Amino acid sequence: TKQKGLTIWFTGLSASGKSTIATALEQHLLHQGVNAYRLDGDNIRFGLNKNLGFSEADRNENIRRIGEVAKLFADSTTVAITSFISPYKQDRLQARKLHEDGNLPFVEVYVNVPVEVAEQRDPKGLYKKARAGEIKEFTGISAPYEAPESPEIEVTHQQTVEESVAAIYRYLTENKLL
Ligand code: GGZ
Repeated sequence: TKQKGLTIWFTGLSASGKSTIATALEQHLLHQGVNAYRLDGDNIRFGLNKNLGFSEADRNENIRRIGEVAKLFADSTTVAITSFISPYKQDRLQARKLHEDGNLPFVEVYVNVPVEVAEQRDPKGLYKKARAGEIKEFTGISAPYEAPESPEIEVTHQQTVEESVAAIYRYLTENKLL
């Protein structure tokens, strides 16, 4: 049937697994013949948003632009998958409103991994640097993370990547979003 557009918005701490799950979800959708495109730090923070850092104002602007770009992809009947910490509730709400005003579904996925677990993983040594004061305003350590209260989907570190992808895919099909 005809492809529909929507945005799947991941939120969670650094090292929570957002990008891993988002990448696996994108692959799964592509294998099902669904057009999907992932927006992440590699293609946004090094391009469109390379003038932005990690102050509250810069994160607000980062997320505002990502919301606008995701909406364009969704409007073009692609499944936009965004993978950013997006720590502020108000910014996520703004991205949601933008989509809903354009009649485009917005599915928030909270990757709920406690900071202790993320810090234990620390694949890039960023938590260590944040603890040492070498990185200022690090989310979960010295900058806030406002957890979603009613995300459409919540996944945790106790699920495998495959289980998380399956849960998200099931949500999409059950709600006739694909
Ligand atoms: C949080 C930071 C910071 C600070 C650099 N705080 O694990 P990563 O490395 O690959 O993902 C993190 C990424 C966060 O960028 P986002 O665009 O997702 O953030 S936000 O939505 O808040 O705008 C981390 C790295 O950038 N990083 N400095 N201070 N994460």
